Amino acid sequence: MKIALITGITGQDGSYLSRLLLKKNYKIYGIVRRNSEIFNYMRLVDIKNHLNLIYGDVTDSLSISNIINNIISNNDYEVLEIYNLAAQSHVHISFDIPEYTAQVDGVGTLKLLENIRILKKGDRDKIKFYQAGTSEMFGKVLEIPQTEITPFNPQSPYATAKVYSHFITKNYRESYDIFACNGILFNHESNKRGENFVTKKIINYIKKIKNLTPDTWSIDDVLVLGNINSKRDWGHAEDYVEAMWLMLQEKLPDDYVIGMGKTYTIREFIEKAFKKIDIEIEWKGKELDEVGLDKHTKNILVKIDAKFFRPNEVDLLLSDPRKAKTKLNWQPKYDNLDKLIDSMLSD
Ligand code: NAP
Ligand code: G4F
Repeated sequence: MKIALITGITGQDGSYLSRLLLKKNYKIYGIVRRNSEIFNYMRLVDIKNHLNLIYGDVTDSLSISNIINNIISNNDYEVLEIYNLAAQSHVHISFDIPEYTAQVDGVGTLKLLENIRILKKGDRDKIKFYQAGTSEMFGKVLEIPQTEITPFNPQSPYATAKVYSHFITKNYRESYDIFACNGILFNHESNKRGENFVTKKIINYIKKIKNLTPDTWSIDDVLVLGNINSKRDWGHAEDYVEAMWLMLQEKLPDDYVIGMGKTYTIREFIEKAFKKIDIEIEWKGKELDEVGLDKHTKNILVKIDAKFFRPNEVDLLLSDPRKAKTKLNWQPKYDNLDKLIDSMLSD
C-alpha cells in the first residue's frame, strides 16, 4: 500500500494532489488547521470522506511528530510520501506578516525534515519528501530562462523563506540520505485558486460582468489591480501536482523546475481573458492613471490602485522545464494560456 501525508491539503494544490492520489489508490492523510468555521473544506467537499484529515500545524513540531508516528504505527506500507504544500503563499501579504511567513514557509519545513531525520532508520528509509518550492525564489532574475541551476535572488519575505526551505531540504538530503525533492514551480492556477491572486481576480470579474447589460452595468463594476506589467509563466495546477508525484516516483531524489516555458504580462492575460467574452480592451493613460476601457462601449473596466503594488516586484519569470520533460516525462495537458483561461472561465 502507498500512503501520502499532505500538509496544505485544503489549498489549491492540496485539493488537486488529493484527487490525483485517490485515483492511484493511495491512502491519504492531510493536515488541516483549526479555524473558526468547522473545517476549511471548501475545495475538498466532494472527496473529504475518502481522506484522513487531522488537526495540526507545521509550526507545531509536536503535532507533526504525533501525526507522522501515528501514520507509521497504524499502517502496513512500503512508502510514505510526504508532500509539504503548507504555506502562507501570498507574496504581497508576506510583507505584512514577514515573521509569521518565515515560521510557516521556512522553519515549518525544517520541523518536518527534523521529524523525519529522528525516525529509526527503517522508517526513515520508507519516506519520500516533496518540498513546494517556487519560481519566486529567482526574484530579480539573474538568468533568462530560469533552470535548476539559476541562482536565487529573492525579493520578498515569502521568497526568502522558501529559499531557506529549498536549501534545508537539499542539506537534509545530502547530510542524512533522506529522499527529499525540491519542486521549483512557476505560477499555476485553476478554478480552485485563492480569490486574491491576480488570475482568479480577473476571471471572477469577467464572470461577474459577462451577463450585465448596459442597463444593469454600473460605474462601480470595475476591476482594480496593481502592477499589470510584470510577466508570469502560468500553467494549470492539475498538471503541476502530477509533476510533484512524478518526482517522488524517481529512483533518486532531485530538484526540478516546473513551468510552461512561456511568459506573458498581466496586461496580456487581461486582454486575452476579456476577448473570451468578446470585449476588446483599450488602454488609456499612464501608471496609476491608466485605465482599461471596453473599446466598444467606452465603459471603464480596469483601474489601477497603488494599494495592490508590492514594496518590491518580480518583473519577469520564464521557466526552462526541459529537465522535467526529459527525466520525468512530464507532459502538461493545459499546454497553452488559452486552455488555462478557458478552464478557469468554464465554471
Ligand atoms: P494555497 O492555496 O495558499 O494553500 C496553502 C495551504 O497551506 C492551505 O491548505 C493552508 O491551510 C495551508 N497552511 C497555511 N499555513 C499552514 C500552517 N501553519 N500549517 C499547516 N498548513 C498551513 O497555496 P497553493 O497555491 O495550493 O500552493 C501550494 C504550495 O505550493 C505552497 O507552499 C505555495 O507556496 C507553493 N507554490 C505555489 C505556486 C502557485 O502558483 N500556486 C507556485 C509555486 C509554489 P488553510 O486552508 O487553513 O489556509
Ligand atoms: O497572482 P499573484 O499574487 O502571484 P505571484 O506573486 O506571482 O505569486 C504566486 O506565484 C508564485 C510562483 O511564482 C507562488 F510561489 C506564490 O505562492 C503565488 O502562488 O501576482 C502575480 C503578479 C504580480 O506581479 C503582482 O504584482 O500580478 C501582479 N498583480 C497586479 N495586480 C496583482 C494584482 N497581484 C495580486 N495578487 N492582486 C492584484 O490585484
